[in-house]
Formats: sequence, C-alpha cells, structure tokens
Amino acid sequence: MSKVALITGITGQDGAYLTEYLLKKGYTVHGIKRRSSLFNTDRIDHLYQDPHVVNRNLILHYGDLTDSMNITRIIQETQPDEIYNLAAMSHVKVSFDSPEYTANADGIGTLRILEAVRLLGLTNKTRIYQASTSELYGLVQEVPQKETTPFYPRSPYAVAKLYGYWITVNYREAYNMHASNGILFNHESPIRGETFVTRKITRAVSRIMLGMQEKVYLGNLSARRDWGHAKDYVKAMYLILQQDTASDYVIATGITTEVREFVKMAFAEGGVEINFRGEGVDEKGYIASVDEKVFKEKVGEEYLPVILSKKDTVVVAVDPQYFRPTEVELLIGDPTKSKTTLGWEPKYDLPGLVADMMEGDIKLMKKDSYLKDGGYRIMNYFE
Ligand code: NAP
Ligand code: F7E
Repeated sequence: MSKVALITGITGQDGAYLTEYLLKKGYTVHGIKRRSSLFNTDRIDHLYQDPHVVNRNLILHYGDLTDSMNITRIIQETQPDEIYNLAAMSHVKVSFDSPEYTANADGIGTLRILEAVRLLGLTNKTRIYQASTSELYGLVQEVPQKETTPFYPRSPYAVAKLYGYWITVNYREAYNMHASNGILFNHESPIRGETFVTRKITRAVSRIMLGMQEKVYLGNLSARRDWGHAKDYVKAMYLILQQDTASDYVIATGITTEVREFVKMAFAEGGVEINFRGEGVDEKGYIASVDEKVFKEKVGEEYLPVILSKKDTVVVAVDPQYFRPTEVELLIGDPTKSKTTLGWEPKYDLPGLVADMMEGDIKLMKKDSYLKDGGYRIMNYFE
C-alpha cells in the first residue's frame, strides 16, 4: 500500500515541488486548492491527472484553511499518513495590509488541522508537518539562528506563524502527536511567486536585458537573507516526517547575502556588471560594463545593441513604498541539527539558484508576450 499525503497549499511554490517529489516516491497525494475565478494550478498542471483515470495518485479537493468543516471533512475522507501544512498568506508586506486574515489562515488554520486530526482519532496515524519560518526570529536575538534562538517576530505574518509554531509544539506535547515544525529560511526557485524579492529581480533583470523594461524599483537593498533552493527544502520536509520522533528543525544554507548583491548576481548571469552609487532612497544601480560573449550566449546576440546602448543608465532605483513598517534586516540560519539528524544536504548554492532562476525567466520573457504589459504592472503595484 502506498503512503497517503495531504498537502495544503499544493498550488504554491513548495506545494508543487513537494507533490512532484512525493509522487516519485510512490505516494498518493491529495491536495487542497482554493476556488478561484481563474485557473490557479499552473505550477502543478504538468502533474495533473484526469478525474476519470482509474487509480489516480494525485487528487485535488477544493478547500480553505479558514473553513474548519471543510478541512475536517477532507482529512476524514483522505485518512492521510502525512499532512504537510504549507497553505498560508505568505507575503510579509501584504500581512501588514491584511493582518486579521493572515492570523486566521496562518495561525488558526494550523490549529484547525491539528484539532481535526485529534477529533477524528487519527493522532497515532497521521504525522503533521507545519511550515514554520525564519521570520519568527525577526529582530534577531542571536547570530546565526538555530532551534534554540529566541523568537522576535516583526510582522503580522510572523506573529501568526508564531501561533502556528507553538500550537504545533503544544499538540505534540499534550496529545503525543507526531507534529513537527520546519523552520525554513527563504527558499526560492524559477516558480517563486513574482512579488518576492528574488523573483521580482530575476524577472525584471531578464526583461531589462531583453529591452522590455527600463528599470526596476526595489525597497531595502541592504536586507540580508539566507537563500536556498526550494527543490532542496521540500526534501527536508519529507525527511522531518520520516523521523521516529517529532521535533523542530532549522533548514538553511548558513550563508547570508544582501538584496543588492542578489541584483548584481542576476545581472552578472547575462554578463552585465552593475555599480551602485548614492545612499538610502537615492541609491541607484547603473550598468557599468557588458561582457558581450556571455551576453550573446545567455541572452542572445539580437538583444546586444539594446543593452550596450544602456551603458551608464540607471536600471535599479529605490522606492520607499516597498519598505516595511518593521523590517527584518538579517537572517542567517545554522542548519547543524538538520544535517546531523536528518542527513539533509542541499544540492544548490546561491550562484546555482540565481543561474536557475535567470535561465527560467529569460526563457519565459522571450516566449510570453502577454507579460510585456501584465508583468510590468504587477511589479509596480505590489510589494
Ligand atoms: P506560496 O507560493 O505563497 O504558496 C502558498 C499556498 O497557500 C498557495 O497554494 C495558496 O493558494 C495557498 N493558500 C493561501 N491561503 C490559503 C487559504 N486560506 N486556504 C488554503 N490555501 C491557501 O508559498 P510557498 O513559498 O510555497 O511557502 C509554503 C509555506 O511555507 C507557506 O506556509 C509559507 O508561509 C512557508 N514558508 C515559506 C518560505 C519561503 O521562503 N518560500 C520560508 C519559510 C516558510 P493560491 O495558489 O490559491 O494562492
Ligand atoms: O523579502 C527586501 C524585503 O518578500 C526579502 C516569504 O517566503 O521568506 C519570505 O519573506 C527581503 C526583505 O521575502 C523588495 O524588505 C527589498 O527584507 O522576498 P521577500 P521575506 O519577507 O523574507 C520568509 C522566510 C517567509 O516565511 C515568507 O513566507 O527583501 N526587499 N526590496 C524587497 N522585498 C520585496 N518583496 N520586494 C521588493 O521590492
């Protein structure tokens, strides 16, 4: 008998990679997806199976973490061996605009799952993974951050996730449930949501190099993050649920990098060197030089005249609308426990991640003329 997994947030970045990973391991995967007025399954469409296929191993259910009855029914119907609770309003800046909804989905949503498992008498059968986050460390109390580092959340998102973290620990201790937190540091990929800073940068840089956009506006260029690849991080989720005893784990690379440096790395993928000049809101990124050989190979010879004509022009500027009311300036994780206990080893380093994202976005921008207008609008209005 194959194992049964239930994934909330299956249409998100991590949900998509985890689904692919578990299907390859022979799991039957059930996923909860929100009803939307347009299709929202782009990231898992390549895994989709027609409902009329006999013995399907990927089954989607409409649902929402704010709806207890719906969550309880789906868990009852699917009788999962493992639940991966990945669903969340996951954007830190947006959580300042929608704090109550964020608390409901990200905080109480976690409780709904734990309590459903308990009420349905599944505490001995069902293992639970809770998607906790490095945002819990917020105003960091220790460098690097590890499992024992005190939390200091700095956004409604992080405060909601703090509840999710502790209610998971509490159900583990109170009811002896196999419920674990993965405290994951930032992880990115070519299918990362477009308004997170890495993807916003790789999309914009690709478009600038293709002559589709003049410049990109960003917020705090000095923020530092410990960025890994989502493909590596979903393996850690799986490993956490394979342990005999439930526990909490930091998943990180142990290296931290400024947003400003990520911008340079993204341009460097196309052979374009960026210099930053000025300070604070007046800081700007200029094109300093172009390595024509690299540009031709990675972007395309036909786009070379455009980028050469932009030498010494501004391609990165700061817009304070992207600042957060309270910021998390520095995150760097210590993954010792996950490496020694889980045997987790990431395959990608940051240059490998940037290369993967840039390759994906250059390809996407070349083929998707729809993004010419739509994508630019999105970048200007959000986060
Ligand atoms: P994501 O791409 O934003 O995906 C979030 C998923 O949750 C989407 O499938 C979304 O559905 C779904 N969702 C949102 N609100 C929901 C609700 N009320 N009910 C049901 N589903 C809902 O996030 P991700 O990057 O994959 O992250 C996965 C989880 O890990 C999240 O809980 C996030 O907070 C956490 N996390 C992420 C990182 C990171 O760096 N990526 C680090 C630490 C922790 P739609 O597709 O319909 O929007
Ligand atoms: O911001 C700065 C911004 O939105 C990273 C989520 O997956 O990881 C993510 O949260 C940094 C921040 O991710 C822009 O101020 C500068 O300091 O990519 P982000 P995040 O806030 O770290 C954690 C671990 C999660 O759990 C979350 O779910 O970049 N920054 N300029 C910018 N950020 C954005 N979005 N847009 C900018 O223009």
